[in-house]
Amino acid sequence: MNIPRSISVLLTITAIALSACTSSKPGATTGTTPGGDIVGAVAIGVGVAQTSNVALLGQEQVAGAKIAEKYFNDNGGINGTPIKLVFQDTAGDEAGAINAFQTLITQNKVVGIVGPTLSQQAFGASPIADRAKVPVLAPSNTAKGIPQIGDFVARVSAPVSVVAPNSVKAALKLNPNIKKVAVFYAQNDAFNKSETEIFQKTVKDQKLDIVTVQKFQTTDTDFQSQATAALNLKPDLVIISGLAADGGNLVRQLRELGYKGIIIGGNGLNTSNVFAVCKALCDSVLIAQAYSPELPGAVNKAFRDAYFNQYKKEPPQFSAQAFTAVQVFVEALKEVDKTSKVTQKPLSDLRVALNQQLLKGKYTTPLGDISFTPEGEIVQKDFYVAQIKMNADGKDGKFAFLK
Ligand code: 1QQ
Repeated sequence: MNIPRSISVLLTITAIALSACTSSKPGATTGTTPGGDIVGAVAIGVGVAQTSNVALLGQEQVAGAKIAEKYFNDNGGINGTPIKLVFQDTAGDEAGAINAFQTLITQNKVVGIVGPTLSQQAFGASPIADRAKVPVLAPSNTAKGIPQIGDFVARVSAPVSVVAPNSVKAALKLNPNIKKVAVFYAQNDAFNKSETEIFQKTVKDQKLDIVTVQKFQTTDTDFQSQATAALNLKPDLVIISGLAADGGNLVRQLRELGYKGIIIGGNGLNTSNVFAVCKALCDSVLIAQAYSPELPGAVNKAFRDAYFNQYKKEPPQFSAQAFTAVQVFVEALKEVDKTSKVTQKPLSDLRVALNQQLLKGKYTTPLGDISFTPEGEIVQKDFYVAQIKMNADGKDGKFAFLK
């Protein structure tokens, strides 16, 4: 039977939408576009950690992506065609990310993927998308080497090499007498290994002494031996590269052992979800930021207001980056659609065209004006440093941006 191409594509898109809607995987969304009608929507995958300890980071990404879905659909989607985000939970490891990416690519037939949460997962899962010629926009992979995974892998998350040094400089501004630095990092995680390299290089460039480098695992909860060994050397700065649960516990145990100096946390601690872990003892931790809620501009205002209305607090970096990744896909799809309707293009062609277009574009986002190098590295201008300020009750707090 000869089905005209436009009808066959429509049928495929309907099938994509229905499969996305009925997916029974835990974490898969069953939400709808504003009209309640997902037929004809363009499916964009979101593969981030919705379960496991990495969900402390991933849940902020889900929040940001959902705000973007509503915002861009309310503003006309892709020249009139709505988008539909399809969520697949990666959990916290490589196997989970690989499964989620494969489901998004082959079953949900998404045009592109926002994800995964960790660089460690990206090194496992993103090559699969790259080989399938499915564009990936990493919302939070900051380790060295992510854009180099392949032609179809780009990121909106600035690398540790440009973000991490800012917090060391901020610490020195707060205390110019810092001399001895104790460095901690989780050795079972690619991002943490990459981040600690940058931290250690920055410390040496600033002519400070690294008195010890202590290693741990992201699954650890007890840091007594490493913390005691480090504190015996009387550091006046501690720098931690870990994830939220382990990092938060390490902060707490250092303070309980009497450490009074400055603590810098890396990107893995960059969430208010650490507040429940180190409570009042999270206070004063410095963390570099690739996003500031104060950034001027209409898109950031819309994002910030939507986030604030829903969560009654300022949006975190991971939500802003996930929003930005969805935005880049939408704006690139709009461009592609101008020359040939996205609803009428075979999926494999659409994925390739989308990848080429997204690397060429310039985007005004909650992160400011961004673009990409031909390799897929983000080009972003402004970075910040925030300091955790805990409320008197020790339960809640906020990230206060340093001037
Ligand atoms: C990476 C990261 C994570 C800590 C972000 C969630 O930066 O894995 O690259």
